[in-house]
Amino acid sequence: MEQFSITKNCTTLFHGFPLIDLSKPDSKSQLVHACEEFGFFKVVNHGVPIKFMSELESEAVKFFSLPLSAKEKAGPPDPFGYGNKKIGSNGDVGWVEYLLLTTNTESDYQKFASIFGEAAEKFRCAVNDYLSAVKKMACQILEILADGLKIQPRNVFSKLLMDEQSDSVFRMNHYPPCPEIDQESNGGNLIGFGEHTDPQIISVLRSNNTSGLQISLKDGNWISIPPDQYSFFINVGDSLQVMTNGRFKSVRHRVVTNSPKSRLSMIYFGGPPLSEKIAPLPSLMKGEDSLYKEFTWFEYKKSVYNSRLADNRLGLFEKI
Ligand code: GA4
Repeated sequence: MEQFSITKNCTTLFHGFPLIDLSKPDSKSQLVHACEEFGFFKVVNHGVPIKFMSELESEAVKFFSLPLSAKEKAGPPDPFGYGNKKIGSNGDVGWVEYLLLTTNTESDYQKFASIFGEAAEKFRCAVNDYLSAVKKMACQILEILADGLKIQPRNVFSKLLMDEQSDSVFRMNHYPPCPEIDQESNGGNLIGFGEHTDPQIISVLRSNNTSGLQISLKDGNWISIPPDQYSFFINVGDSLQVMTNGRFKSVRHRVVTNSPKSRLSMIYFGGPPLSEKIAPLPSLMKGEDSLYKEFTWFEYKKSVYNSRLADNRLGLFEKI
């Protein structure tokens, strides 16, 4: 694939995937095109203060540098808390340790405060500053997308993230440097986080400057995404795919650990309230039938937690 190319509606492709400048007025059609063709794009001029990004990264580095026995006090994930190698509860594993947090309750921090004392407060502030800025950007993107799709009101998607009951998740992943011996026995690549799509509406990922993230293109080929610690990478989630009746695609992605450097990533998964019906928006259907059976986010989530990482989770909800 070409390094740089211009598609017919001017989406700039960078290393084969879209790069969107949020400060440019023509970002609307580029965003829609990126969600249709890739379900994935990189965002620059995003308005999130770099300070919030670097402060949270240093808090995360401090946490993951603690002895395993200390970190394990914040685990196992139920589904929130500290996890190591095991992903979910159905047998998936990866070369990764992580922290999974809710975004709108205090309970995670009470758990942390009881384990880490005063340090938990600094951590909590860094998470809150970061998340409120990232959520604002995610909502801005969702509103531009609604405009681009000519849907009204323009907050149809973003209101789900803004809802007090929004079931959103925050995840920090640490991929330790990969021992050469393990790498060799796996043909140079060890799976950090196996391939999957994200179940929610939209995911916003930021990482340090270590590579590893790969996305699957429509033709099934995988491409590596060069890291950029100052930008964000956005994934369309399964729920947004359903709400657009398949027009936007949730992207399959994975992390391989082939680097002697450790990789740190932080991902905000913007989800709807549990009671929300996830169905195609009538104004997008224009006479076409829904591709999906009706379900609530609660029902979908239940099915998600019974699945393996690589499963085609939406398959169960497709109309035949
Ligand atoms: C993938 C996206 C998010 O990281 C996540 C993951 C969740 C978990 O780690 O607990 C799941 C995975 C994710 C989908 C299938 C199930 C549940 C692990 C797993 C094997 C927090 C989410 O919402 O779904």
